[in-house]
Amino acid sequence: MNRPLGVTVSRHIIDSQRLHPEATGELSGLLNELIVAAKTISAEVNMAGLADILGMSGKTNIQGEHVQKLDEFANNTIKRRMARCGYICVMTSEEEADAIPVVEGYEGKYTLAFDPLDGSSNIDVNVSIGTIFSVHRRRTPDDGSGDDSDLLRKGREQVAAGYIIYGSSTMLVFSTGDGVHGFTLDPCVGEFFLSHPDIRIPQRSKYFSINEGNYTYWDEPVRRYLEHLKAVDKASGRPYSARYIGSLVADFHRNLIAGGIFLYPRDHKNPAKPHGKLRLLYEAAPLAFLAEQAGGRAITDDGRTILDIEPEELHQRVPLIIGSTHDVELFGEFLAGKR
Ligand code: AHM
Ligand code: MG
Repeated sequence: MNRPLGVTVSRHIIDSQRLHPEATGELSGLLNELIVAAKTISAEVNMAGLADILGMSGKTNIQGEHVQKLDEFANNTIKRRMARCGYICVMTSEEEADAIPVVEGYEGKYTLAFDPLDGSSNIDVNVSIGTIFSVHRRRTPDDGSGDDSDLLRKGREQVAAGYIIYGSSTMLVFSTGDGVHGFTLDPCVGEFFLSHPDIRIPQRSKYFSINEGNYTYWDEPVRRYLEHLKAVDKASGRPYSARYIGSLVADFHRNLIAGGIFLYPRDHKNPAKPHGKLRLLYEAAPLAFLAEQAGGRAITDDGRTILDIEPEELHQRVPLIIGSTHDVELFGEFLAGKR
C-alpha cells in the first residue's frame, strides 16, 4: 500500500481500514480518541518543568489549583476520554489495581490495556517517557460491560498496539497488523504526520540495552550472553555498545529504529519480583506485537514467545528479551546451552 510521507494519522487509519472491507470504523474511532488523549498528555509533559516552578506536583500551584503528578494526569486523561468513547467495554491501567469499567451505555466491542506514563524514574529529569497501549476485541457478548476475561488475552490476539514517546519530539508508533508506522507530532498544528512508514528493525545490531547494575542477580545464561556481546571479535561486530535509558519506550524505540536488543530478565534481587519487572499486558505484549510486525522477535528469558503467553493476572510480570532477530536468537542459543 502506498503510504505517502506527511499524511495525517487520521487519513492513514482510514486508508488502512480500506484493506478490511468488514471494518465498521470502530477501531479507527478508538485510535483517534486515544490520539487525542496522547496529544493532551504530550502538552502536559512539555509543561512539566514549568509546572514544577508554579507549584510542585501533588501540591497547590500559584493559582491555587491542585497540580497532579504527571503519571496521575496521564492515567486520568486516558481513562476519562476512553470511558465514554463508545468503542471499548473495559480497560486496565498500570496505575489501577482493578479493571476499569466504562460509562454505562457507552460499551463497545474492544478492550484497552495501557501504561499511561512509563519510565517513572525519568519523569522528573527531562528524559524521554512514553504511553503504551494494547487493544483486543472483546470476548464477552457485545452488549453490557466487559470483565477481566476480556483483558486476559494473548498478545497474539491484539488487533492494535503501539506507543507514544514524549522525547525530543512526540512520536506515535503503532500497528494494526499491517506493519509498523511512525508519526511525528507537529506541535504547532497539533497533528501527527506520517514520518516513518513501514518500520523494519535491522536483523542484527551492535547495541544492547540492559540494566547492568543487576548483573550479580542474573541467571548464568544472561551473564554469559552479556560477556559474549562485550568480548572483542571484529568479524561478528563485537563488542556491542551499551545504550540504556531506563524508559522502556525510549529504549525500545531506539532499538526499533537503529537495531538492538533490550533485556529485562528475571533477577534474584527482589523476591517479590521473581519474573523481572515489566508487565505482560501493557508493556511486553504490545511491544512484542510491534517487534514482530517490524520483523524482530520477543521472548522470555526461558525461551517462550511473548505473544503466545496466556495471561493469568492483569498486572502479571514477565521477563522480556526483545529486538533484532539475530540478537534475540543468539540469546536463545545461550539459553539452550549451545554456547
Ligand atoms: P515504571 O512502570 O515504574 O516506569 O517501570 C518500568 C520501567 C521501564 O520503563 C524500564 O524499562 C524499567 O522500568 C527500568 O527499570 P530499572 O530502573 O530497574 O532498570
Ligand atoms: Mg511501566
